[in-house]
Amino acid sequence: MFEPWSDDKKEFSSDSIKRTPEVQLEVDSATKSLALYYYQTCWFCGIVRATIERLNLNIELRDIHDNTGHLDRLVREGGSGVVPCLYIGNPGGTAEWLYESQDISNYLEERFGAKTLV
Ligand SMILES: N[C@@H](CCC(=O)N[C@@H](CS)C(=O)NCC(=O)O)C(=O)O
Repeated sequence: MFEPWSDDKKEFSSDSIKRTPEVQLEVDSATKSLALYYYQTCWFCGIVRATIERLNLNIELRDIHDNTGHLDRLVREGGSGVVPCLYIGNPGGTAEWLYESQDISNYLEERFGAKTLV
């Protein structure tokens, strides 16, 4: 069978973004309203997970193969069971479901990349 794209342990490479503890706390607070729907052997999900690691983001990972509840919610609310998909919760209680690995990586880069440190 396929090997997982990467180990589940978070090991940030040396070229991951480094932030001051205060700024990292703010970023961690912002990423609490995000979740990545994915599964281990999905190559496109690996692209997004690499972006998440590079940007040093603590984003909840929701494996749709491990948890049928995650898959059900993705299909019901997101509109499709394709992964990766980034759940973006809004303060008002609404949510966006962002599909496409490149669009997700671009979104994360624009919001949390080096030029936009909080
Ligand atoms: N263009 C998409 C491709 C995503 C894709 O093909 N995902 C596969 C898993 S690697 C999938 O969810 N396939 C299930 C399906 O299409 O219903 C992206 O870059 O995110």
